[in-house]
Amino acid sequence: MNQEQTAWTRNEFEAQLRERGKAYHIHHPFNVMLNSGRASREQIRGWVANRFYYQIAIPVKDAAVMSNCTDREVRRGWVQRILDHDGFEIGGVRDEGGIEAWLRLAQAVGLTREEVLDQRHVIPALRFAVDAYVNFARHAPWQEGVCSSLTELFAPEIHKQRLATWPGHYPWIESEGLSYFRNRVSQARRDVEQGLAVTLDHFTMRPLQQRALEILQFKLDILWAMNDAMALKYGVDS
Ligand code: AHQ
Repeated sequence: MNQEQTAWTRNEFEAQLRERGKAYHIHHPFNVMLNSGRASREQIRGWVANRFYYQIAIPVKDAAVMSNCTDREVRRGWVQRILDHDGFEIGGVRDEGGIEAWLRLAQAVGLTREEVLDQRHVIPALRFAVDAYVNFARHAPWQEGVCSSLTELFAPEIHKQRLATWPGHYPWIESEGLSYFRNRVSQARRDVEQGLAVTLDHFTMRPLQQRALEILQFKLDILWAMNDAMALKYGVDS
């Protein structure tokens, strides 16, 4: 077989996936503006209100992956993602969940719960990008749905960057409002452990590995397009 057809080893394949981090939205001018302390209150409020639409889509996306997944072991791990976002009360243990935490972030930046919940600020192009993610998860084989979550390979860094920079740049945002990001650092790491293992196990032949890279690029483009929409509506200083 020629070089093009030889499958990458697991390590080479993982390195190929991680190399796509260059296109992660941590590098988008809108995100750079946010985390460099140059965002106005209006830009921060716009980001929080629009990203809420992504947050409430995640458990729906994860339920779509679950509904396609016939592997009980994978479902046992994947269901945790839905609980992380929707919250739960199981055997006396209660957790309000990430969506509730995001609503507290919204209030901390000066938005009302109502104006976030009714999605009045959600930009059409951002909605379309998020809906493309949910619809992909509904229709793609569940292993492709799993692979599309691997932008989270790069997520701990972006959450840590916010936690390291926002308190200094935006002292007017109550620290309590940042608890969503604190929780996501460890949750993203746990998500990636499962998502990466399933991806490395399933996409074994070279054409499948190429497909996995295309899926990751599709999801990177969704995150990038969301930032494009917010930059257009709220302005960005590049
Ligand atoms: O808060 C985020 C989150 O819960 C998830 C789930 C995961 C997925 O299933 O696609 N991706 C993701 C992400 C979250 N936050 C984003 C951010 O910048 O705050 C990063 C995003 C991701 O990297 O896909």
